[in-house]
Amino acid sequence: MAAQRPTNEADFVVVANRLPVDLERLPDGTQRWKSSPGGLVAALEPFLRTRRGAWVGWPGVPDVEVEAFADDDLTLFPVTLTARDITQYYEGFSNATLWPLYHDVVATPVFDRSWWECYVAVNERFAAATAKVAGQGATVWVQDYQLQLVPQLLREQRPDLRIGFFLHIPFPPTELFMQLPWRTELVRGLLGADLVGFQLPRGAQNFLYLAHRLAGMPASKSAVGVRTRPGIVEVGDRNVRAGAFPISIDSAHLDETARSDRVRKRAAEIRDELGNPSKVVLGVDRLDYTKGIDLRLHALYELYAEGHVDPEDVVMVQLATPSRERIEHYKQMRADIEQAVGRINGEYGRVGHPAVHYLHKSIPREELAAFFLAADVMLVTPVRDGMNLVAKEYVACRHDLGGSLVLSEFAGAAAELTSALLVNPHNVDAIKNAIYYAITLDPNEGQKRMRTMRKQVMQHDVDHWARSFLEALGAV
Ligand code: GDG
Repeated sequence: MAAQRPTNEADFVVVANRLPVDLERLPDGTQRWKSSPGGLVAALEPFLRTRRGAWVGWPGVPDVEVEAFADDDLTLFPVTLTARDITQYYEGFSNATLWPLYHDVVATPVFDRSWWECYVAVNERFAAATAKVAGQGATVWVQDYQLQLVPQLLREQRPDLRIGFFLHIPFPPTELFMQLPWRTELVRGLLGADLVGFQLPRGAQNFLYLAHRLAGMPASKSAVGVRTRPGIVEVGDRNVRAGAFPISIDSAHLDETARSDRVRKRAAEIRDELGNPSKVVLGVDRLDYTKGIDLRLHALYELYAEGHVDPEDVVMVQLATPSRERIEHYKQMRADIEQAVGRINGEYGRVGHPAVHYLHKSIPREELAAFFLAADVMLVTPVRDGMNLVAKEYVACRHDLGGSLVLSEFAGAAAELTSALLVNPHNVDAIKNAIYYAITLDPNEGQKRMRTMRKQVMQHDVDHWARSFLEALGAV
């Protein structure tokens, strides 16, 4: 990574909890940068590199102060988070308050005043860093639930900026959002943006309704006159727009990866390593209680138990990426899932031939593509999910038109992938029926469904997402 002189005059600034690079501390006490290529970086790269681009975010290690630096023509501005910030702002307010609240209170949100105070302080720090980096009249794009106060905090300091905000997770219905003791402050925070983007139209509707209901009410700061029109909130003399911008993946790149000889060969090897079962069923998730991993394991257990599916013929692979491991609810969920896997294997596996293969680790992207290509049935069963990129990635890998996707109605992706086998994940019989349907599906019907889904995913890729948002923001 070539270090160059950073610019404080960026035209386009992305603000996200994490930088697109991670700082690594080596055992000898030195540190180095490691790129962590996520979908978001790849999507925004063309926009960041064709202008003077900057990225404001946390480098992934607590308590380090690092100077801004330039990586080619992209400037990276690290924001320091202390160990206490990680506990209170990140693990606390972001992931034990907002995350469960925004995902239909599937776990009970914790409302803790000191976490909230820390969330405010960290949002202020991000806003201050961004105000320093952005050039006159620049476009700033703030990402996700960890930074919902940044738009307003930034606008107070820099009214010249064009500010967009995108929420990657669902925006909850009014009844749930109203539980939040700091509901008015959060809505006001978002209303600092010119455009607030959501995955689905429902999120935008929920937000518009809440903005109307809450933002004119007195809170800690002075109330403003607020009116809503379709898709617009008038805040004083400003118009804030809200709309749906369903995120996607780099479909062409993944399609190409999956077509490569290496990945095809590896997919065949995987089936071999699994003992060449007639059907391979796959789950790929961050280990999170919203993903419904327990629900699909339960369905599979019953299918084996009732003799509808033979564990000699049908095996499952569950890849679970470690996530938020210090949060209590995640520890419990991991134990429950591992117990469920153990139970299935104890009853339906035999030596050298487990029924469920479970990995709790992150695997390389190419290996993941090979798993997608090797799987006859992909199970995506979240109880609530903003989008779910795994569902789209599976489709992008199936150039052979093989494989079936079982998809929860409660994933944002269900709005676009209507030819998937859609299920209510709370209904164990519905998941069982869908798995059974998928493994006994007429290949012609399977191909037809996959062709329709591929058309959607290949045409609506992540570049399309970023471009639509930035066009709506008036920034392209
Ligand atoms: C949030 C929202 C929304 C998973 N295991 C491995 C691995 N992954 C990759 C997947 C996929 C990504 O991680 C997970 O994305 P999802 O969309 O499925 O879920 P969240 O992490 O919850 O993301 C979600 C998303 O933001 C974007 O807006 O869709 O609703 O919750 O890309 O492939 N990647 C590698 N190894 C793994 O083991 N390399």
